[in-house]
Amino acid sequence: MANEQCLVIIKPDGMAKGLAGDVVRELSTTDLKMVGSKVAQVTKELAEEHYSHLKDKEFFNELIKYIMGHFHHVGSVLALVYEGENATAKIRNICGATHPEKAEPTTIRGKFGRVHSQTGVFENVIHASENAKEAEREIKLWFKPYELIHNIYPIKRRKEEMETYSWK
Ligand code: IDP
Ligand code: MG
Repeated sequence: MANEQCLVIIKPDGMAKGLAGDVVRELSTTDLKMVGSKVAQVTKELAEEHYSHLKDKEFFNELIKYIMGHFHHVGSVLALVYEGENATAKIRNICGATHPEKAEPTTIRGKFGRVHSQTGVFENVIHASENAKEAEREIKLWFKPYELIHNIYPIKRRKEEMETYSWK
């Protein structure tokens, strides 16, 4: 059994429906550990990179609008990183199938997902990485090393001069 990570995103429909707590509670029934968490705004650039493997699909443009929150009037998603043995498989089991109508009724997507009648997008509440390799790509896209409670992937040090903000 492999120790691995999994990126979870509570998608805009999940945020708009107040389901973040339900999802975290479901995920806490596993033996996995939460090692990162933040509320994030999804830019077009981030959305397109996250779903780059789907760019040839006919639903791609609608999917980008969906994950950016355009259909639910929410500007943010909740991004979480879980870690533990077979994290991706355990979490995807709890999520259920991609198509909400095919998802087992007891899974998150089965309980709370829907197919949008106009856009055809599967509004399925939660994203979870498909495997450990995808998780690494996605976590590096969504999180900086210092936003996680430990260095789950090798890091490099570099000096960076940048303007920053502090509280007045
Ligand atoms: P996954 O989220 O179960 O890994 P992917 O195939 O990676 O499924 O698709 C990413 C997301 O794109 C899905 O979660 C869903 O929101 C949306 N999606 C996938 N396939 C379709 C489709 O055939 N029609 C509409 N939306 C889809
Ligand atoms: Mg996927």
